[in-house]
Amino acid sequence: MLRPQDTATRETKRLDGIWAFRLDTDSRGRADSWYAAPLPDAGEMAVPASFNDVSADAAVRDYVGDVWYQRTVRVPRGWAGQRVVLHFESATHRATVWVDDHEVTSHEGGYTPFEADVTELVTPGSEVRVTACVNNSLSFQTIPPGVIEQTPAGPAQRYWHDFFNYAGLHRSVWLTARPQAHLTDITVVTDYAGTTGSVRYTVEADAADGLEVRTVLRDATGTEVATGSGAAGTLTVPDVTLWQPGRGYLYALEVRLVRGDEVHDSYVQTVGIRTVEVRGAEFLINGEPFYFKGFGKHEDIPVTGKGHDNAWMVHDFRLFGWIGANSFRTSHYPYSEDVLDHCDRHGIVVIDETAAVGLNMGLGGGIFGSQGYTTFSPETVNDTTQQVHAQAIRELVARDKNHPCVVLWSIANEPESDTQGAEDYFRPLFDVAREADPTRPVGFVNVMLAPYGKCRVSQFGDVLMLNRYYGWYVNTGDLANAEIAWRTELEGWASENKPIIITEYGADTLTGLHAVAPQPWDEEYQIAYLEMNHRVFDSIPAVVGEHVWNFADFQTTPGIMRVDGNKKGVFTRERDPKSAAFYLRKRWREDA
Ligand code: GCB
Repeated sequence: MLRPQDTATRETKRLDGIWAFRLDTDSRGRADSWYAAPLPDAGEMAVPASFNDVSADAAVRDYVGDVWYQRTVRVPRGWAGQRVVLHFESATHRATVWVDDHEVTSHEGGYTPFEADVTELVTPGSEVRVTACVNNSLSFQTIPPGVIEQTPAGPAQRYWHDFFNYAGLHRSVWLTARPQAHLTDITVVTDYAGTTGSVRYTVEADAADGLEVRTVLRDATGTEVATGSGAAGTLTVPDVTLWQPGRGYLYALEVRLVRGDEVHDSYVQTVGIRTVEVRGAEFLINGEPFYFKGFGKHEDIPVTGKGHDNAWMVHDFRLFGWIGANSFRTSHYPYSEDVLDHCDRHGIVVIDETAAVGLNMGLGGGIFGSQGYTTFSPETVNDTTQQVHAQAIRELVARDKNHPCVVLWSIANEPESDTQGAEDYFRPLFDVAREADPTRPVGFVNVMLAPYGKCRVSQFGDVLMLNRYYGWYVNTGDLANAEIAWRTELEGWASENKPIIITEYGADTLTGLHAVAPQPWDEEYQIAYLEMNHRVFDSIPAVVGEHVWNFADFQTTPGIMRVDGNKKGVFTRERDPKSAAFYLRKRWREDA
């Protein structure tokens, strides 16, 4: 699937703005055909946004079930003769969509795009009604999983990941026009030798009998540097400028479907020429050892929740520049495509993660403790879940495969990984990821409950990604013993001769709380905790990266260990720096 784009042959219309919106508390919407008329008793909702906090109503914030979005849109009159496509960048966690009275598509999974060709249902120049029924409930057969439990007060959604279950239309919705004969997919793989780059491409198209594929690669100044023809080929780039961390140089590959001089379709795919390789315990980008400095992040902002917002995105990455971060992980789900485009342009390195978080009944909301279920069993996380998970991996790779910023796939965060059930569940999923993308390393994020010597899943990964909270959840407030225990465990992992990225380490910190004798929750302890971790990392050469948990404070489910959310941010939720930000800036920036 190609992201909507305006080109010489394609046009787009974004459907962002105000939509009619309502909850479906009695699950009547489908039976009463709410899609077939103006949505009854509707309020208004902004798109893109999570609906939860926008409404200023606890019943909406905590609502579980179907919600309905609707708006009308006039199909541009110039689109006659084109294929008209309705494209959702995401609907969390699933949606069914109607155009007027016709159901056009359904999609499972809250963070990847889907679309429907609606040509036969629309008339250019006229209005149509677009209705989406979005559902946010989680079960053992969804990614991420959850369960709806029967409680004395009624059904209650429970889930085990440590972030609020924001839902709705989080990203743009588009109506687009493309030609009858059109490109459907482009894949690029890059390499270089000496000063010569190469771009291997494959192109897929629909209704393109008798048409030829032509390609033109242009550099950042728009100068043509290579041309090709055929649905697959390799372009040679003399005097290549590589895409590098911190320097996101991009070429533009224009792919055209032509007959003679007639151009039937055209699409522009950005290309960053770079290589990624794991060699022994090194992580190499363009043959050079790369050290990851940065954060686990969240898509989480006041009011908008997980809705994408360009101003907050640009600001977050300006703060990356300020603090000297070069990378982050899309913990714990695929982020907006605008984020990946931004990182391509700015040379920010990304570990790209699926929404497989919370597959561990030894953990709830980031905190250890049995959740009262067996993780892998026919009644809980089972074969169906595994298929949904496999599909989530395929959709992530299909969406993000051409982004040079993505250097590593993370197929899950902190699943149970010390049991036979875990081994059986994950082995095939690593194969799915490698089949979908043979060019990038694959890993998963290991939890402290499966320490060195106990984990049965890390054997399948190219890289070891570890989340550890020595000095926080264990050895709380005792950094001396935390340091000893942490170094001992890490030395064990280092003996496996794989690169180790510390994908989480952090301490909750209430901004403004200070002490001369550092204690958990104060700003001085956060710094002392980070310093302790850094002494450990710096003593172990196999450690090739440090991602502090978290970039910013974020919303979670309520809990006695959470005060208005998780406070492990180096910045507050409003992005004000805590003292640790100034400490990290000194560590990460050579000029600070
Ligand atoms: C973790 C999880 C993350 C939590 C974090 C915490 O291990 O991966 O989602 O937010 O711990 O703060 O407890």
